[in-house]
This record gives sequence, structure tokens and C-alpha cells, in this order.
Amino acid sequence: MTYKALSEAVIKGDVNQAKAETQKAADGGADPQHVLDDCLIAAMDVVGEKFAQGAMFVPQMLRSAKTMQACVAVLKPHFRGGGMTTKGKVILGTVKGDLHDIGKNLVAMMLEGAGFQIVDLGVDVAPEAFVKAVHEENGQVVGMSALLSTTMPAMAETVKALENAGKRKELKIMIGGAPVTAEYADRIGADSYAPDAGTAVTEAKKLLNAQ
Ligand code: B1M
Repeated sequence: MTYKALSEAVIKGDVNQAKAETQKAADGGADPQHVLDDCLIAAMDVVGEKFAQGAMFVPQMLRSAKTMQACVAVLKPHFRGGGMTTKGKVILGTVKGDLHDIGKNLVAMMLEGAGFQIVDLGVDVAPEAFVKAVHEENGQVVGMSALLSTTMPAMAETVKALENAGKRKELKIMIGGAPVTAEYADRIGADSYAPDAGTAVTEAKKLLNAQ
């Protein structure tokens, strides 16, 4: 198995080959974090660059995204910590107007693997839907993901909506996604920013004083 073959299969959107290469890597004892970071996420960066240069279009980007998700499903069991205790409940979603969910799904997977309970609201989640979930689910953390600079303001709207619903003080809010920064998190009154799924776990533990 070559990691190059896996990256190339993701870039091409060849789901069968990519899944087979991921399985080979996992069966061969490869570090799943390495496969994720250096093959799958790296391949999506290439896809993004090609898209920005006009060398790739939305349907191809979508095929690569589906391929990546299929590979993540193959890797998922290899990340499991297997613990049964819950460190806390995280309500997670991609904000209103935004359909990107690969990063959000990875954050969910890593948090789950670290022992958090996840309520995944999916994509295009309106501020009111976050508020409703907080009322119904009794979660301790709200996690928001945004991949478009145009949808980042929906994070600020959601923080406001949670304040207006009287829920802000009892919650911790974490945000992330490629265009999001720590400075933006401060500006909108979020408690935490994580640049990647691994850091999201560290941050969630810090927010809830969990080990
Ligand atoms: Co879109 N897209 N896309 N896209 N897409 C980007 C984001 C873009 C940077 C591409 C580019 O131009 N170079 C660009 C955004 C520019 C900007 O605003 N800054 C872009 C655009 C313009 C668009 C459309 C507008 C294109 C169009 O229609 N003309 C459109 C918008 C649709 C919409 O959302 N309304 C669009 C559509 C799509 C697809 C549907 C085709 C597909 C998404 C499919 C899916 O997600 N199911 C897609 C894809 C695949 C991408 C790229 C290529 C890859 C995104 C990705 O999955 N990366 C992307 C280019 C890029 O990012 N390199 C691009 C891998 C993923 C693991 O990383 O999501 O960053 P990421 O997640 C990381 C961290 O950010 C962090 O942890 C994750 C793992 O380490 N993280 C968190 C994420 N959320 C977090 C939450 C946390 C903590 C950490 O706490 C809660």
C-alpha cells in the first residue's frame, strides 16, 4: 500500500480504490491519525487548491468529499478508545447556510472516541435549532463548525440566540472550521476555538474540567 495511492484516489474521487487502500493501511497497522492527517485531510487540501485554481469543479469536489467520508468510516473503529463513561454532552452542528460536514464529523468522531456524548444536528443548523437542542438535550457544550467566511456570522448569531434564550451562562461554546480563528472566537464571545479535531478534544476536556 502506498499513502500516495490513497491520497490520489481521494483527489480523483475513486471511492472503491480509496476504501481499499484505507483498509490495507488499517490492516497493516498504520497509525489512523497519520492516515487521516497526512493522506485524507492532505488530499482534501489539494482538492481545495485545485478548486480555487479553477482546475476542479463542485461535482468533483463533492465526489472527493464522499470518498473521504467513506475512508473515515473505514478508519473509525481504529480510533475508538472503548470507554463507556461520558465526559459530557456536546451539541454539534455546521452553522446556517453551510453544508460542509467532513470536519464537523471528524470532530464528532474524535470527541466520541474520547468519551463525550454527541448530539449531531447536521449541517445548515439555524441558531433557533441550536437553542431548541440545548433546551431538549441538556448538553454542556455547544460546538459550531463553519467552512465559509460568509457563514461565520451565523456563529455570532447563534451565540446571541443562546444569550437571548437565557442559556448562555450554563453552556460552554466551542467553534472551529478552516476560516475560523481564536481571535474571532474571542470577538463573538465563544469560550474556545480549536483548529483541528484533536485540539477540539483537548479543548472540550478543558472546558468541562474533564481528564
Ligand atoms: Co466547499 N469550499 N464549497 N465544498 N470545500 C471550501 C471550504 C473552500 C475553501 C474551497 C476553495 O475555494 N479553496 C471554499 C470556501 C472559501 C471561503 O469562504 N473561505 C469553498 C466554497 C467556495 C464552496 C461553495 C461556495 C462552492 C460553490 O458552490 N461555488 C459551496 C458552498 C456550499 C455551502 O456550504 N452552502 C461549496 C461546496 C462544497 C461541497 C458540497 C462540494 C463539498 C463539501 C461536502 C461535505 O462537507 N459533505 C466541499 C468541499 C469538500 C470543500 C473543501 C475542498 C474541503 C473541505 C473539507 O472537508 N476539508 C474545501 C477546501 C479546503 O478546506 N481545503 C472547500 C477537510 C476537513 C477535515 O477539514 O473542514 O477544515 P475542515 O475541518 C477541520 C478543522 O477545520 C477543524 O477540525 C477539522 C478536522 O481537523 N474543525 C473544527 C472543523 N469544524 C470544527 C469545529 C470545532 C473544532 C474544530 O468545534 C466545534
